[in-house]
Amino acid sequence: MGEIITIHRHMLDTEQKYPHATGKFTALLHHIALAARIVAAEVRRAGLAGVIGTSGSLNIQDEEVQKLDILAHETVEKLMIESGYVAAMASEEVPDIIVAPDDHRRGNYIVNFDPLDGSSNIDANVSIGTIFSILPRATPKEVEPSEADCMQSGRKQLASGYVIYGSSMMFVYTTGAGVQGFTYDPTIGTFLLSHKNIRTPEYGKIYSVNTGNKKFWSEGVRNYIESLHDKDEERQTPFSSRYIGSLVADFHRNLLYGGIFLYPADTKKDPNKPKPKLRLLYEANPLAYVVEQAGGKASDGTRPIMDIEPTELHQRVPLFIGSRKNVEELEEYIRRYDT
Ligand code: FBP
Repeated sequence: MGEIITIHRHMLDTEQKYPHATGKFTALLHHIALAARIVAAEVRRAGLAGVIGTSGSLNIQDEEVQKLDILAHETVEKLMIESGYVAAMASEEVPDIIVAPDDHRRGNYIVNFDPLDGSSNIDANVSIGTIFSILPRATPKEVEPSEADCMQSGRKQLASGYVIYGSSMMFVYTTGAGVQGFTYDPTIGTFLLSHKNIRTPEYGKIYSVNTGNKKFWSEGVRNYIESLHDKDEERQTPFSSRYIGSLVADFHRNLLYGGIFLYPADTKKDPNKPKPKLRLLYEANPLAYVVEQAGGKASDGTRPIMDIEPTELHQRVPLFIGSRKNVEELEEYIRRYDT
C-alpha cells in the first residue's frame, strides 16, 4: 500500500508553505469537504428520502429548482457560516450575495459556489457535482461585505475546485500549486490522495457539447465541430463525442483523458442575440483555474475566462475549456469565421 495522504494532511502541508499561514484557509477547505460529504449522503439516498424531483419553484436563472438543489445549497451555506472563515458568498441558487452574520462567525474569505451542478441529471442517477471558488475580500473588513467581494476576476482566486458525486466521490482542487485529486474512502470515512499533480493532455480526441443546439451556434463554432468529424491523420480526427450534460462530470473526464468541452452562446432564445448558459463566478472561473493549473486552457472564444472582469453576480459566459491545443484550435475557427 502506497503512502496514505488524507485531504486534511495535504491541505495543511500545502498551507504551511505560505509565509502567513494561519490554518484558517485549510479549515475553510476542510469545511467545504465536509459539506460535500453531507451532500453526497443526501444524493446517495435521494430516491429513498423523498428528495427526488422539483421543488416547484424557479431560481434566479429561471430554472426549475430541484429539491436536492435547495438541500445542497442550504448545507454549503450553513457549513460556510459555521466555519467562521467566510465574509460573504454567492450561490447559483439565490439571487443576492449571502453575508455572514456580523459576529464571531464572520471571516475574511469569499466563497462562490454552485451547490449542485448538473441538477437536470439528478433523478436519472447520473454523476453530478458541487463547484467552489475561494477569493480574498476585495473590500476592507471594517465595511459590510458587498457584491464587489464576490464579483472579482478569476485571477484573484486563492483556491477552486469541485466535488464529483459519481461511481466514487472525488474532491479535486487547486491552490495555485498544481491540481490534486482525492477519492473518498467510505471504509475510513475520509478523502485520500489518489490523483497527484493532475496534468491534462496537451491535445485530446474527445469533444463534449450539446449538438442539439448546433443550428443556433456561430459559424465558427459550427465549422469547428463539423471539422472534428472529418478523417484527418494530422488532427487525429474524427474525434469521439462524449456528453453527460453535467458540466463537472464532462469536465472531469476531459481533464483526465484530454479533449474539449464547449458550451457556446446560442440564438435559441433570441435569434438576434446569442446567449451563453454557464455562469462565470461559480462554474467557469473555478474550473478555469483548475484546468490552467493542469496545463490546459479556458476561453470564452476570444480571451481567457479568468481575465474577464465580472459585471453581474449571475453573469453567463460562453465556455470552451480543456486541453490547450484543442481550445486554441477552436479560438482559431472563431477568429477565422466570427470576427
Ligand atoms: P446547473 O445544473 O448547475 O444549472 O448547470 C448547468 C448545466 O446543467 C451544466 O452542468 C451542464 O453542462 C449544462 O447545464 C447542460 O445544459 P444542456 O442541458 O443545455 O445541455
